[in-house]
Amino acid sequence: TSRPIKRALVSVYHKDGIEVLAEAFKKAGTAVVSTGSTAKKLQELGVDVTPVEKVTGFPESLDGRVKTLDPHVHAGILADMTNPEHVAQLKELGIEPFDMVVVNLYPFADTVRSGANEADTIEKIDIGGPSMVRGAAKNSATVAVITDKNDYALAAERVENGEGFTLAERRYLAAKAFAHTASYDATIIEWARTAWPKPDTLKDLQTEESAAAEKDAELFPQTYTRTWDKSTVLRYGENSHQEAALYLDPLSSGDFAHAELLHGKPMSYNNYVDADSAWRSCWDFAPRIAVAVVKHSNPCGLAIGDTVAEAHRKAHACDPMSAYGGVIAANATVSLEMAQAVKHIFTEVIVAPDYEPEALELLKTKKNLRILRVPTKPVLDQSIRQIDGGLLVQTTDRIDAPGDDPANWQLVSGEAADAATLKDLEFAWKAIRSVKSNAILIAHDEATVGVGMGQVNRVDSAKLAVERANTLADGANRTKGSVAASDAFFPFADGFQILADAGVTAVVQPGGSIRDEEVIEAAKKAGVTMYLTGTRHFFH
Ligand code: 93A
Repeated sequence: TSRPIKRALVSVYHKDGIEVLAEAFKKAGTAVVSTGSTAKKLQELGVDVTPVEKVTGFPESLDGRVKTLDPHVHAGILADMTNPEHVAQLKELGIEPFDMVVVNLYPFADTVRSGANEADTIEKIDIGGPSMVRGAAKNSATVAVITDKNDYALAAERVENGEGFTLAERRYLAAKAFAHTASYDATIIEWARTAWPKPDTLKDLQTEESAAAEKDAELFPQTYTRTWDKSTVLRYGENSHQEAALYLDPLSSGDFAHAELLHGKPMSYNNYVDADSAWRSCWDFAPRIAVAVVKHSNPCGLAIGDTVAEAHRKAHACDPMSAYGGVIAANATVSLEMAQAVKHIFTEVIVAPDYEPEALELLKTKKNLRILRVPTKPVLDQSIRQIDGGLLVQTTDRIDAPGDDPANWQLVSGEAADAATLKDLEFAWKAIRSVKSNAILIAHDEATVGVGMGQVNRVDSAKLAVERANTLADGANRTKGSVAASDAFFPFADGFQILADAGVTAVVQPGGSIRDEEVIEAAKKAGVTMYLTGTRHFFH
């Protein structure tokens, strides 16, 4: 089933690596047809090339938009040479068949990432390239298609040894080629859906049915079409027996997944999960300076500070035991003062927008610390979770619901909080967004002092938060005089009572339980100020 490669069509945007193929063409005496600058490059390498214009009898025109879009080219690609009728027709038409097509496409994603304007971006939508690739892939019965420059060496070997590719090999290359053009198109769609949203003139004409049918596409344009570049195979997944890889959005840069690793070993799967979670947490407090310390994607310390060092000191003080082996994220440039503190704490990853030079130098003395720089604040607009046979997609949980604004909170027990207490309540409410449900968080002075997370009932979360707050080495009771937040309503008064008994002065919670009255009664009895937000922040 092998078919020798006697005639090849080569049209590549990126010329790097083509030398190995040029050598093989020369040695095997392959007939090569090629486009503009590819032809020039191959000629420089000593290959005897037929310019495509000679085959088409038509000049490259319209700024290169029409180069290979011609029946003399496409009949040569699409003729199934195992079909006698095709063979006869080609002969009649005076067209030579191709045995191999080597194409790589205009760099559309690179162009978008570079911030090019619309006209330049449109010009980088390759039309002729995908047509040749898809034609060759369709006709893999007789044509081999190469789209990946990592396959040049392989192609060169098969050109040179005179055997070409077997049918199974050509089929495989065809599948790979279809995947290539599909992801190329999907990237174009991803760009176009953002650049060219539906205009009102079309929305006005829409029927209810078609609007409903398109809702998911409009809500989640990225999920609808997004393609991912597999960037790295990770050493392993959550556990060492699981395989894992990191996929990147081909159109974005400067975000967390594209983080610059300034120092340390490559990021692991768990490092990515925890650092992403810490990164998002600290940015919830912007424009205030905040630091998050995260373990197993839960915060073991979150704080706002006047300086980044202060924010870190306060965040670390929440739970120094759990901070061991954790991930630290700051939403401001890491100072030398903060680095001096971090130096003494075993930390897996630190992520920040930037580092003072001396801070970076000092942190780099820690061999096992991974230091990440991420210039862009989180842009995540949707979260995707795979379930068996499907994907669940939702918009990202942010602190932007009406109930997240303290101005909209409803005072249901006790006196209105004074300014300092209200600040702490606001802090606690923002902080609870990052804590896995059921979440109870105790805060003081715009820092967490006790976090209870991930329990299957709210009472246990409350107990855990209080226990954490009160188990510092010096035996201090940090719950007394602090405030607390609950990510969802208290279904009964018992969870609240644990916080009240431990001495919190104010609580913020969504409300909405059928037993709200019971809970509010308990708050009144305990003399605890209570606000209802009407918004909850479950996080599972
Ligand atoms: O503008 S196009 O869509 N029109 C074409 O007819 C065409 N033929 C090949 N782009 C076209 N190509 C692309 O040109 C190929 O996909 C390849 O990326 C590039 C190679 O051009 P050159 O050899 O001049 O560098």
